[in-house]
Amino acid sequence: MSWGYAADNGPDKWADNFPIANGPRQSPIDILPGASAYDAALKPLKLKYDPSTCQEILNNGHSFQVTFVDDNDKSTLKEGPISGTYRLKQFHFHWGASDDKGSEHTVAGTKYPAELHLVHWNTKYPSFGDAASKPDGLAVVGVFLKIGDANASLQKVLDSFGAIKAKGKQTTFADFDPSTLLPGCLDYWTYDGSLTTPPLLESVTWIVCKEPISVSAEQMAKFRGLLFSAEGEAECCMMDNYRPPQPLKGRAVRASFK
Ligand code: B30
Ligand code: ZN
Repeated sequence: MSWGYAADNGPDKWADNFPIANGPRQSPIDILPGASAYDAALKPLKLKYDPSTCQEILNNGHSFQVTFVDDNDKSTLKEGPISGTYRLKQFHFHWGASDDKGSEHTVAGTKYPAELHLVHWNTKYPSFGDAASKPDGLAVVGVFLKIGDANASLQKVLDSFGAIKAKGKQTTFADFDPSTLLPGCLDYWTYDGSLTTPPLLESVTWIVCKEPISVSAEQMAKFRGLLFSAEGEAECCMMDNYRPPQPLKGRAVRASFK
């Protein structure tokens, strides 16, 4: 049986096949703003995204992801807490069955209805696959979604859901600028963590934006119309595809803002 988010293959079972699930730098975490130190040495994020690198949208059976051409430096993340150049590989979301849960990171226990992850890899390594197992291999920017006004740039993503309802479905998704999904203020918390899904590799510099972006309740409902299941299988709606917060184990969480 492969991993998922059900009772029999969900986060509580992942350690059976992926013992790093109980490792020293697992993600997500509960971010405690009062316990995170302002670090004046943290630089602003330098995000440069070229819409022409956007390629396709895919239902991978645990989320949907928008993938980018990553054989050049057209879409990159630099500075912030990281050194060197990290290339954008994909973005995806995690969300709940209802609006009172769904984010992976929490802020002093507060859960948001969804969380966006923009996944980048360190170009000091030859490929995403090589980088994914290195302690400084990946940098993921996390953005919380909060119920409010409908989000026009997110709507462009949601409008393609008809073509990717079931696991394994994909369609072209061209000319999208992921920076339109970022909040106006790029203040962030950062800490050393992991992938939040198996293989749970401890290779991620997490950069979690303080300011959420908005999503309407109707838009959140559209996320829950995707399926975990493949075509021809019993339909199983994609929701609650988040891992809950993991032990901090002495790690520092730093803030880019006072
Ligand atoms: S996350 O940002 O920590 N949630 C992967 C990337 C980022 C995160 C988790 C996992 C990853 O690369 N996993 C292996 C490759 N996956 C892509 C994916 O996004 O999650 C391949 C796939 O199935 O199609 Cu899984
Ligand atoms: Zn994720």
